[in-house]
Amino acid sequence: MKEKELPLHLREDNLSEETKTLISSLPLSKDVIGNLYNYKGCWYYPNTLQGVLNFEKGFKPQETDIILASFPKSGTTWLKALTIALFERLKNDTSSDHVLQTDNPHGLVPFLEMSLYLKSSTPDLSKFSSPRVFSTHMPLHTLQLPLTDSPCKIVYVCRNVKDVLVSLWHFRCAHLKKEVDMESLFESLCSGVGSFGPIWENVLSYWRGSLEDPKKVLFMRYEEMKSEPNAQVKRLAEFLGCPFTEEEKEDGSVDKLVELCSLRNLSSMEINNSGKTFNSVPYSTFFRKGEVGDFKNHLTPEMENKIDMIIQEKYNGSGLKF
Ligand code: PAP
Repeated sequence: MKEKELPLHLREDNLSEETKTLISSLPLSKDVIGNLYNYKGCWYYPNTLQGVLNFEKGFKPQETDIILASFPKSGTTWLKALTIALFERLKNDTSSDHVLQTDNPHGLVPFLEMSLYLKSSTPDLSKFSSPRVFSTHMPLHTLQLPLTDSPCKIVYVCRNVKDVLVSLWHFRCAHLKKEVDMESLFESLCSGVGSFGPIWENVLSYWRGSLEDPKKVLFMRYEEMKSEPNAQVKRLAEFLGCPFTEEEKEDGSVDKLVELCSLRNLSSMEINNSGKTFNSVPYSTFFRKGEVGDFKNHLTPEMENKIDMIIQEKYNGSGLKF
């Protein structure tokens, strides 16, 4: 795929002179898409790094801001849908279509570094009403810098690394319109050199943050959201300060919200079949199987073992278990 055909955040043509100088001093690596630079322990494609720097420079938090964080392919779209639905229900507006019918969760909750701050450190955020909900794949220490002393809340969703790899592989194949080599994606994940990697650093930053300040950082797991969606949605609602009332718990509101945000329901909506992100990624590519353990269909036992060993070693002593 030619450079110009890639989504903007993956390209290298949006860099300020300051950023060009900075990246010349950063560790450099490559993957199938292009150059990756290591900034504060995390690997970024060049334009994404520009977005990170713009965000660090210009983001002014509001007290009620909510930031949804994840490593790519860990349940970002789902978490966005659930959060939007939780706040929408408070509006009690049944006169028009639900916002999830008219826009994709990524359109409703844009990424800070890959969308809003991609081109500017002072984007126009006036269309966002309180609570403003944003998203990110940055690790917690980078996200937290502009949030120092701000009470805004962060929700992180984490997923089994092997399923993340398989999901990423499918997404890349759809995106690049060719069969991506699984072996090289696997090697890049294991080495930690990949967009927003290493995955274990990303996960551990939020895991530790949630232990240090559980009122500020909520740590969720994709697998638990699958196995006990109602309990996890109630947990999310409480953390965000919009718990379900007793009446709602009894009248089936939790079930309805879970169903509204289910993969089956979202992926059948017209908007998610015909729409695209601002940088031309079809919304449909964010919905696939949504299964726990799909890695069994794609990875060899040797690959599984290697990932298990790495993750066990990296998470050792952190209290985080899979
Ligand atoms: P992103 O980080 O690029 O935004 P993200 O939404 O985290 O992607 O990951 C996509 C995965 O979430 C896909 O998993 P799969 O490839 O294993 O199938 C996708 O199917 C799954 N997903 C998307 N929406 C939902 C949902 N509503 N419920 C459960 N899983 C979902």
